[in-house]
Amino acid sequence: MRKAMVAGNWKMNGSLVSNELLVNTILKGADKLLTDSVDVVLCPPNVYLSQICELLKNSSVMCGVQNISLHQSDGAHTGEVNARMMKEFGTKYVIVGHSERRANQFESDADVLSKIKHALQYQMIPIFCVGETLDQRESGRIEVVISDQVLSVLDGLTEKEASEIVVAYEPVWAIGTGLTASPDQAQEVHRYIRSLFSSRYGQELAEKVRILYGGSVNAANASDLFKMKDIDGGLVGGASLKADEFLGICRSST
Ligand code: G2H
Repeated sequence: MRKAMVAGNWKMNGSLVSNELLVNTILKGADKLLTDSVDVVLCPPNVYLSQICELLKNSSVMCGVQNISLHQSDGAHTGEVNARMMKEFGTKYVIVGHSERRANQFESDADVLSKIKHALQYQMIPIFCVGETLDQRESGRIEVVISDQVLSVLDGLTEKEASEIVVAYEPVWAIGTGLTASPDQAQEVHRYIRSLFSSRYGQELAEKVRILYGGSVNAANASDLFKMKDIDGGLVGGASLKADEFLGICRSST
């Protein structure tokens, strides 16, 4: 049985004052009953990591980050922050391969693999994002695109490493657009992703891998998505900035 997970990807949003209010309101709703059945993770911008980890320190809500540097060793990498530094704050998760970084920072599949390996070396769990564009979907290339993205990572991981990652299916056309994949559309791709794990490592490992859905998830559409067999929770952007919406999504996953 896979434990559900809901991760809030704050993207480049927040302030010291608004963060404190948001986190404290989430903490009031995220009691032990909730976090016993769903892993709740907040991924703020790096500059607020210290603040958020401090606010979360006596709670069962966990902290994650949105990216780590491709450079593993400390040194002359202006503006970069590596996995070792993130880990010092108690960071448990890191989002890797988000389509915004693939598109805007030109991250390749090879970069994504390196970051996943760095994260695992520092006992951080990567939330590995994959997804197709609208053009790729409409031209019938969903499976080719998804298998390229997933296998380019699985090819470089050991079986143990593969068993430790979380996958997030985020159709690019549904990100921040208000468009959401229907539960059936999402389930079809989640099932396919799980089948890629199964062909490589067998059914037992594949059944343990958590696959989150991301793309305009909100409190109104979450429960229909999370009812699907292979959808184990969500990676939530815009709606994670509103405590009531985010808590509603967390409750929908239980
Ligand atoms: C997809 C998602 C969070 P949103 O990027 O990763 O954002 O929920 O705003 O579509």
